[in-house]
This record gives sequence, structure tokens and C-alpha cells, in this order.
Amino acid sequence: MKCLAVHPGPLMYTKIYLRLEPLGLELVAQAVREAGHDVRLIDLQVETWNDYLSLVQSWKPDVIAFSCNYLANVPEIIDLAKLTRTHLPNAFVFVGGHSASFVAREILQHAEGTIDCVLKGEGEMSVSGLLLAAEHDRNAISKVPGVVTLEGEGPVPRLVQSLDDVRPARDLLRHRRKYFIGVLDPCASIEFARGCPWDCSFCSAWTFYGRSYRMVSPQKAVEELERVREPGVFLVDDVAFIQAKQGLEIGEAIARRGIKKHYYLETRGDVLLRNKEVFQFWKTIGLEYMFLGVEAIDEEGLRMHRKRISLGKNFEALEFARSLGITVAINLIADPDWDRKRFEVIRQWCVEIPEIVNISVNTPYPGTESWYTESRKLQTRDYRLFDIQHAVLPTRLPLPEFYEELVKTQQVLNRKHLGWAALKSTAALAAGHLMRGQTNFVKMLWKFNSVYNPKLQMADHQRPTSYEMSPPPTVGKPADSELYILQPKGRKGRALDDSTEQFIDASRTGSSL
Ligand code: B12
Ligand code: SF4
Repeated sequence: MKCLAVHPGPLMYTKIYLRLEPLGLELVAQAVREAGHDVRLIDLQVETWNDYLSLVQSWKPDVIAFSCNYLANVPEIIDLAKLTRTHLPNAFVFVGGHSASFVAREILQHAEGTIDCVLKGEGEMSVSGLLLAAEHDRNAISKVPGVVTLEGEGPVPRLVQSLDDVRPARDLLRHRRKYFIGVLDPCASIEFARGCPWDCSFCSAWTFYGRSYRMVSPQKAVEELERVREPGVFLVDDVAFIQAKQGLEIGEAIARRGIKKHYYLETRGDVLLRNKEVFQFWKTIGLEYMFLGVEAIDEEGLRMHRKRISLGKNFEALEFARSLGITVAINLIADPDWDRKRFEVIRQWCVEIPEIVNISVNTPYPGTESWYTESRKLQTRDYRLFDIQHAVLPTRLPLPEFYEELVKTQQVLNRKHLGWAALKSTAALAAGHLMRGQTNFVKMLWKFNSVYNPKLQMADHQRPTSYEMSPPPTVGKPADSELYILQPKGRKGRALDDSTEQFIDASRTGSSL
């Protein structure tokens, strides 16, 4: 069959700071290709709805598969599915991805029959079975693991046994030079591990993967890296190098093969401090950017997000990251309850430190524990506003003032790290990019004000809402089996050695604080 894989358009964040290749969709596309189908891929982060429609009309795919990792993309995907049906009434249309897995039934209801099913969990596992059923026996669709249809649900989704067995179809992505993060322009993505063994209350990475943690072997990691042509590499792992041995082995294999790239990764402060030698080694082979999820600069904030790392440890980690001589970015979570004074304290702190500070807004998401336990009432159920850049909970300040304060705080980042200030410190690099025709980095330096603007954020709240999310259930925290997409296998599901497992346990139970 002819199968078209589609990634939806950009959200606020990707309009400015970075744009990354849809690695998950490429993995699914490869599994579809290996099952003998003809596959194409279109990424609406860099192409338009018109490009999509032309492809649909000229190629006439039998199957359309949408990737829905982000809740804020749900309305776009539903509108695209409805439009697609008017052109291809008999095509088989389905959706998969992180967020789609948590709101599967709702997506199907909003789509009013234009989406045949949602495939929950890791797409590589069941997609070939699903297409087999779609081609030969549509009644068998709901027997495929992970499938949800309006009529029923298949068995629970299965876990990819070995990450060494899956591979992204990088060649299917057109416009590969459009992907970048900061000066890493162009930039590809890679995965060294999947899942997260922690259980922060605001995050759904662990509920999606059933607190499992699987690693790619060093051999497969370098083979995949050798396939990457871009000089920049974004490591998509939720928490990089939890297991020191894996980080070192991959690093050493990269050094042995003489692979020269520039890397970006994200990790936790306590992992950084525990595995210092790994990150020091990675600095020598090209680590340039690190993102630390600090989340709060006071103990109360950390407790609220159940981050379970002490403030002292976070600051120590920041100090160590600085000592590596790399660019460090940190994330802070702004609570809608913040008043002007609180924003001012944060601004002061942001000015004083050299790091890039990213500020997101505390947002309960389906699939997180906060979704069930947050007692404040949602002020909107418009999916598009669930992008952690908008306030969906009641704000203490009037909403326009909250956005004024938020954007003013984000402006500190703009003044320090974007525009002329950034160009001064990166002039040679920027000139090199321009000479190679790479304009993503330089263009983003001046985009801040057109994307981050309190009036635009307010206007987003005023748009008519076509699709509303169901409210959170009022019954409190659900049973584990309901919370998880991939069912937890406990210790067996994590390829971690005993001492790392103990370190994680101590951090989760707070006994390491
Ligand atoms: C890397 C990453 C990013 C990258 C972008 C990655 C990309 N191009 O897609 C960057 C840094 C840009 C990013 C940005 C944001 N992110 Co992000 N991101 C992640 C992260 C850490 C890993 C995603 C990843 O690449 N995983 C590896 C690949 C292999 O897995 P995957 O994409 O999930 O694909 C698998 C399945 O989902 C499924 N699947 C995927 N597509 C399809 C399609 C079909 C048809 C099928 C069947 C299956 C399927 O099969 C795939 C293979 O197993 C996740 C956390 C997580 N662990 O999922 C958060 C996560 C997805 N991000 C999140 C958020 C909130 C954001 C931002 C909104 C944050 C912000 N500050 O604004 C932005 C918005 C970005 C945008 N689209 O515009 C949330 C999503 C919350 C939600 N429910 O909407 C997550 C879950 C993190 C969290 N803490 O909760 N993100
Ligand atoms: S450590 Fe990071 S990825 Fe893991 S549960 Fe916490 S926030 Fe999510």
C-alpha cells in the first residue's frame, strides 16, 4: 500500500528556538517500509498544508498516518483528517504518538469517523499488523495491540524488546537542512535510550513508557551516528547517560571511530553529579549544549513538582556544568499563581547567571499525575493552549498581566542570548553558517518579539474553540494500570545496574536529599 506519514505543524517554541526532525515518525515509517509498503513522509513544521494537499491529490495514498506527540497539535490533526476524507474517502487514516495515546478516544470522537483508529504506544511494534488488517480485514483492526477504535480497544500495547532492532527512515525526510537548535545548524536527532525511571508529577514520559528504561548498544549507537550527515546532533533521551557505563562506552566508540559532531543533550542535576566523568569525556568529543531540568529555584517549588532533588544539588550541578565550558540551558516552571514579586525574583536570578533560562508554565497534562491531583479548575480546555507557554489554570494576576510578566521574564533571555548580543559572541560561527546557506540560527535571533508577545498570547485565548478536551476525572489518582500506556514491568523493564537502580530509588523516595 502507499502510506503517507505526517508530522503536524510547529508550536510556539519551535517557531523560534529550535526545530527538530520527527524521529519517532521516521522510526514508524521505517517499520512500515520493512513491512513492504511504499512510504513517504511530510513534516508540516517545514512544509505547508498546501504541500500536504498537493501530495494527497497527486500521490493518492491508501494510508495516512499522523504523529501526535503534542496535545496542542490535536485540533490541527483532526482538521487535516477531515479535509483528507473529502479528497480520499476510502483511505485508511490513523494517529499515533505520545499525546494521542493518552487521549485516544477523544480524538476519535472529535474526528467524527474521519480517523479510523489510534495506535497507542511505540509505533514500531504494531504498525505492520495494523496495516495488514487495514488491507485485508478491517474487522480485525481492533484486535491489534494498542489499537483504539470508536467501537473498542485491542490488547495492551507491547514494548520494543531491543532498541537495536529499530531504525529511523532518515532518508524520507525532505528539507533536512531546516532542522537546528541554536548554533547547531543543521542538526539531526538520535536516540541512545528510551524511557525514564523517575516519576515526576508534571511529566508523562514515565507513564507512557511504564517506567521502563532501555538502552541502545554502543555498536548500534555509533553505526547510527555514522549514518547522520548533519554536523549537529540532538540527543532526544529524556535523561541522558543515567547509566555511566553506557555513556562512556558510546563516547569511547565515537572517539575510536573518529566521528566528529557537536552534541546537545538533556539530563538531571543528580545524574550529572553522579556521572561527572561521562560528561567530562563527552565534552572532549563535542558536547556543546546541555539542558538541565532545574524546574524551581526554591525547595517548595521542587517539592511541588516532586522533582526529588535538593536545591543545593541543583546549584552544585549547575556549577559543575559551567565548569565544563559548554552552553547550559535550564528550565524553570512558572506557576499561574505567581505574583509580580515572584516574577521579579526570578528575573533578578536570571540576570545574574550566565545560563540560558527557559520558562514554561505549569500545565496539567492528560497522562500525568498532576492531571488527576491538580485541584485548581482549568480555565480553558482548548488543546491548542496546552503547550506550556499558555496559562490554563487560574492566574493570581489578571491574565493579561500574567503574560506581561511572563514575557518580560523571557525577555531577559532574549536580551542575553538572542539578537545582537548573541551575534557578537557567535559572529564567526554565524558567518560560517550563512556562507554554507544555513540561515536557521541567524534568522531565529530576531524572531523573539514576533512570537513572544502578551497580546498574541491573549489573542490565542480569544480564538473560538472547535474541539474541547474532556475535563480531568474527579475521582483522584487512578490505578496504575490506567495511568500507564506501556504496562510497567518493574525492575525487569529497566536495563540498569543495581547501584544505579538504588541511586534512582534513593532519589525517588527522597532519602538522598
Ligand atoms: C525530544 C523532545 C522534544 C524536541 C522535539 C522532538 C521532535 N521533533 O518531535 C523539542 C526539544 C523540540 C521538544 C519541544 C517541545 N516539547 Co518535547 N519532548 C521531547 C521528548 C524528550 C522526546 C521525544 C522523542 O523524540 N522521543 C523519541 C522518539 C523515538 O519517540 P516518539 O517521538 O515519542 O515516537 C514514538 C511514539 O510516540 C510513537 N509515535 C510517534 N509518532 C507516531 C506516529 C504514528 C502513526 C504511530 C503509530 C506512532 C507514533 O512511536 C514512536 C516510536 O516508538 C519527549 C518526552 C518523551 N519521552 O516522549 C518530550 C515531550 C513530547 N515534549 C513535550 C513538550 C511539552 C514540548 C513543548 C511543547 C515544550 C515547550 N517548551 O514548548 C515543545 C513543543 C515542540 C513542538 N512540536 O513544536 C511533552 C509533551 C506534552 C504533551 N502531552 O503535549 C513531552 C512528553 C515531555 C514531557 N515532559 O511531558 N520536545
Ligand atoms: S526525570 Fe525528567 S523525564 Fe523523568 S519523569 Fe522527571 S521530568 Fe520526566
